[in-house]
Amino acid sequence: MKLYYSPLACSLADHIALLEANAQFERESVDLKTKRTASGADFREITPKGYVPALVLDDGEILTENIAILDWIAAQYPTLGVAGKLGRTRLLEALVFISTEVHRGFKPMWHPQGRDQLLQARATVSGLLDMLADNLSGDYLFGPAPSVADFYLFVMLLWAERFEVPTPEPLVALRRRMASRPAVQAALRQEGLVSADDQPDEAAA
Ligand SMILES: N[C@@H](CCC(=O)N[C@@H](CS)C(=O)NCC(=O)O)C(=O)O
Repeated sequence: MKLYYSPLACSLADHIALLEANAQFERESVDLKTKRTASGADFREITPKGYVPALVLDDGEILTENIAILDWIAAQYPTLGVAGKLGRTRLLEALVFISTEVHRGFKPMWHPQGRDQLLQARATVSGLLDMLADNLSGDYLFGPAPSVADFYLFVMLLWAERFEVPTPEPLVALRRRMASRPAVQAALRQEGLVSADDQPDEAAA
């Protein structure tokens, strides 16, 4: 299995999930501007979509779209999913909200078109984060242990800090909690986002 990622992109969620699952996988970074992988391959030949994450399975099948990949990982490693009759549906509900509302809300921050738009985007994302904070079930979205949705949320919280999006205290605490997990620290190190000497809290800052 091989994960194509870009540092601090939404693919960090999948990277963390695979490490949390203790899965055997290779990884290769992609330059999202040039669409070249670290080894010089044309990423568009791997997936014409040209965006990360992309996960190549052992049988050669290629998965794209973060929701689908995270859902697949949760199916392979059920401790990263949500149990119960509506478990998978609730997980998808959270993943879709994070992807289509929160992730999309950051687009004007990654591709700024002016101050007004930036301020509007910050306010929109902040409101969405408030909704997520109201729906925590204990330490994480679905209880005392993180699911793949928490890993995606964690990436959004790193972006929120980067773009100075007002973030409710329970989600700041969740970000710190996540940042202290060994798998998260390993993913951040492997993506070159922190050095081996950095403290967990600084990793998330
Ligand atoms: N619909 C895709 C979008 C993924 C996406 O937006 N990836 C970004 C990084 S967070 C990317 O690769 N952008 C480069 C590009 O679109 O050219 C998904 O949900 O997985």
